[in-house]
Amino acid sequence: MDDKFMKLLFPQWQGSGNNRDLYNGVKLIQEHLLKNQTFKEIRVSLDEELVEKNNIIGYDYIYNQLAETVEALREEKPEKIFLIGGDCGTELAPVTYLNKKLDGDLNVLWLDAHGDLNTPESSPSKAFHGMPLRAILGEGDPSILDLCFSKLSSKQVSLVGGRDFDRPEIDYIRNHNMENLPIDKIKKGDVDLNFIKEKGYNNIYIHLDLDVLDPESFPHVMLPVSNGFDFQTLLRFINDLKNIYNIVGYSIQEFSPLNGDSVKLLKELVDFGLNID
Ligand SMILES: [Mn+2]
Repeated sequence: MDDKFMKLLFPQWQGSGNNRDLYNGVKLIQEHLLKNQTFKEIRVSLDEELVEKNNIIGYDYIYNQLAETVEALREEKPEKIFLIGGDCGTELAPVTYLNKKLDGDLNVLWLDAHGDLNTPESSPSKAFHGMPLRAILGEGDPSILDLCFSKLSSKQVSLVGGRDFDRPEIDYIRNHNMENLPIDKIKKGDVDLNFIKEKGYNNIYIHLDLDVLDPESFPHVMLPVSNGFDFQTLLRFINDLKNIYNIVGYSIQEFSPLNGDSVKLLKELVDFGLNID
């Protein structure tokens, strides 16, 4: 096993509001799909009394859990990371760490039905999992941004499969001319994946919020949105990326199981993560 490959479990649920479904999702994956695997686990609070502070629900827990993740990365200094979250707010430390380590040679593919591009102020829900990508791009709560290792530019992000954006997110995407790949084009094979190389990047991070999948194939998410990926197209897409790019990070996020059996559907996506090194 390569010492520099860090496998990280971060069952943060507070970013999704007041229920522990996402915590349970991570535990289900751990129990069924990660047997005999060593993962570093970030301890999260299970206290259900979440207080809103600085326009973020559960602020103190989110801040402290981020600080612990930053510490874990400083200690282990990984070259590659496989992260199982939790809510999408778990991405701040891994993505900004790798970006710093690679001196900006990183493109992040944000596979997600949502933009996760709100600021604490613009967020309609005040749930942190609607804000992580904006934070990675350097905007948000100042103390949270201070903990991050670096910030990325909007050129370094490619949205994939987004189809439920809030108004301020649409404005941000337009104003920054962000790459935004629709699933239809990917399904038809109309996307030339060399576009990332053409922008000058060799390394990629794949953020996979499971709500990028179509609810008909996979309804086990908190905010299902129709017209998503089927498993086959998604697996082909990430495998095609693997053939071209150095995958330095990959995550699986936001599993909100409706039943215990649903975890079996994730086997191939988890195995992909175990094999990025
Ligand atoms: Mn998300």
